[in-house]
Amino acid sequence: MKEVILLPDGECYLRTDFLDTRGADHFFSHLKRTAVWRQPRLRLFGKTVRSPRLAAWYGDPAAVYIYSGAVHHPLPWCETLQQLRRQIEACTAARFNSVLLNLYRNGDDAMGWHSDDEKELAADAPIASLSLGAPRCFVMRHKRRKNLASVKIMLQHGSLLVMQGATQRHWRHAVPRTRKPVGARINLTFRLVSQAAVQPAS
Ligand SMILES: O=C(O)CCC(=O)C(=O)O
Ligand SMILES: [Mn+2]
Repeated sequence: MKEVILLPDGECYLRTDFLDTRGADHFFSHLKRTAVWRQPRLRLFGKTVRSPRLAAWYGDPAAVYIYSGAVHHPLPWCETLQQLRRQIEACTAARFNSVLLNLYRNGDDAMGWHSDDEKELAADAPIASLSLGAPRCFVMRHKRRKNLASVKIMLQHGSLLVMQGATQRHWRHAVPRTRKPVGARINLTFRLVSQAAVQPAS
């Protein structure tokens, strides 16, 4: 079922039943075991800190991504991620050349406020976010219109959230820490890195 998320200045929808429980269980345990997880260091207010989650970056060779002052080359697609990419491209009618995996080991792992509007990403291209494992709260806040209430979405096992259009220009999002006992969660954001931004000028 496609559930439109009403967002002024943005365009988002959720497919709660993108994967059935069996399929979601399979992808969760396979990726948790086989993805090449790293805990990157981040530069934050002049200090180097360990990221509060594990991450892995996969994609086409040209999908190079620069964040936190470092150049990240993608790992080559594995068959499981290719399969998910094909399924997500069919469902969204969009094209993706890379995917960022995040592993939140428990409620202490989190993602701070940001928008996915880096110059390497194709402007206004959809980002498709697949959630596997423990449900976590995903919060969105408008960048300027402070009178707008924040939007909270519980991202369930097997659900697909699609953010597109002007969403990243006008909204930030986060996955806050929680004191509730929660198990591990994997999130995959399928993205389109613009080739023009990463190819050296000739
Ligand atoms: O874990 C999530 O649901 C969000 C991940 C995210 O915002 C990102 O990878 O940019
Ligand atoms: Mn994001």
